[in-house]
Formats: sequence, C-alpha cells, structure tokens
Amino acid sequence: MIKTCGNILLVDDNPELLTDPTKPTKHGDEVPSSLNHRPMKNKLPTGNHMYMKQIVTWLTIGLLGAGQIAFAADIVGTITFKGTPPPEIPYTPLMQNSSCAAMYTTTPTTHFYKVGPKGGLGDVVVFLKGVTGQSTGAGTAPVVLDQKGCLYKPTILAIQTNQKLIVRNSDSCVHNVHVTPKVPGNPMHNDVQMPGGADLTYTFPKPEKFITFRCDIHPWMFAWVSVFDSPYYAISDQEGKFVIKNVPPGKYTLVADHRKLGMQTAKVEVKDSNVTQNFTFHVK
Ligand SMILES: [Cu+2]
Repeated sequence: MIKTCGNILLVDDNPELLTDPTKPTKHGDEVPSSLNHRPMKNKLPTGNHMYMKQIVTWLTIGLLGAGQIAFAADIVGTITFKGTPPPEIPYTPLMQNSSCAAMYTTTPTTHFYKVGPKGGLGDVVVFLKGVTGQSTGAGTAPVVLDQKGCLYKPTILAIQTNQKLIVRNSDSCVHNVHVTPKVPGNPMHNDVQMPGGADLTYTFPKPEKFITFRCDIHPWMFAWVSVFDSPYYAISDQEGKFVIKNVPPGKYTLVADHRKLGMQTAKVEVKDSNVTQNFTFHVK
C-alpha cells in the first residue's frame, strides 16, 4: 500500500516553513589574497645526464609547438563563522505527520547555519564571478538530490549548466518535486514521485543561483540548487573548507555566497600554484 505521508498539515504556528525565506544579501569586505608557492624542482636525476637533457628539450619543443603549455591551479580556502548563529527552526509540521514522524525520535530542525566545531561554515557556495561559456556539465557525472525522512538531502547543491540532476525518492511515501526557476530558459517542473518510483532527471541550460525545489505535499521540504556555466565552483563542507579545482591562470573575483548570510567577494590571481583565499562571515 502506498503511503502519502499525509496531506493534513498544521503549519500556522511556523509560517516561515511555508515560504522561501531568503534574506537580502549583504556584501562583506574583500579579503586580500595570499599565494602558496610550491618549491620548484630544478635538478634532473644524475646519470645519463645528457640523454635526459635531450629528452627534456624535445618535450619542451613539442609542447611549445602544440601550444599546450597551460598551467592550472586550485583555489582553496576555509569559510569561518564568527558570532552566534540564529536558532534553527524545528520541523514541527513534520512531526504532526504520523508517517514522517515515525522516522524520527526527536524533532529535526533546519540546518541553515552549518557551523562546525572549529567554527567552519558549511553550505557556502563559492564560485568565480562572471565566468561563463565553459560548462563541461553534459559530460560530468550527475548530482543526486534525495528525498529521505520527508526532507531533501542535501538542501544546498550546485551543478553546471546541462549537467544532470537526479531527484530520488528514498521514502516510502509520495513526494512531488516542484521546481521554480526564475531565469528565462530554465524549465519549471512539478512532478509526482511515487515511493520506489523512477528517478527524475532534470537539467538547466542557464546559470541561476539558488533555484527553489519544494514539495507541495510536505510544505516544509526545501532544497536550493545553483547552476553555473563553468566547473569553477564548490560548496564548503562541514569544516568550512572548499576547493575549486584546475582553474586556468588569470585574475578573478571569487564569490562566497551563503543563502542566509549573503555574499562576500575577494580578488584572486591564479598563476601556476594553488591559491588560498579564506572568508569570514560575522553575525552579531
Ligand atoms: Cu514530500
């Protein structure tokens, strides 16, 4: 028998759960960049020295001829949270739905501010401002958005344009996936997904920040998917760490965007070694 996980919801005591509570963003101060320089190895192994020298010369000439000398480096950093995070909101309506509540022993809460034990801030979307037309999404592995315990997991995701986003239902109840992009060209979706039903697969052709995914059957369920037209982005982990891999040389504006705390930017320059750029979000 298929469970609907209920349609009766008592959410009046917690109206924020019915809305997409995006606060206005605020911009923080720019943080100066710092560069990590790797030591250069400038000695060849001894023995057959001349022979090795010839090989290196041939390789160099070959690469120059093919125009293939191109460095890339990672942009790495840590997002730190300073202050007291606002209280998370209990999913009270979830616990009033017997099928959903059966999956919990205590009332789950939102995780809008994922602050780690050392003050790292997770779920910050970090990306290179204005870098477009470089998507490798069509050839990149899909990203999975699961529905489990009557919640979306994870709630903050990022994909490239034309990269597959797979929406899964791991629950034993019906969900509906209601997707409401705002950028023209990105398709809206409103699909019912039965328990054990086939995965839904979505793609978005246009870059857009924080596309809202919600479930109309369980109106506390939200996820936000950002779409980038390049592979140069990352989401900070539970320790606040992020890595944007293989960035071509150049000067960039690096953006750290938290859905509740807003954006910060920093100028970075990528040469031939990794760049470290940290951000701090302050809340009084
Ligand atoms: Cu649902």
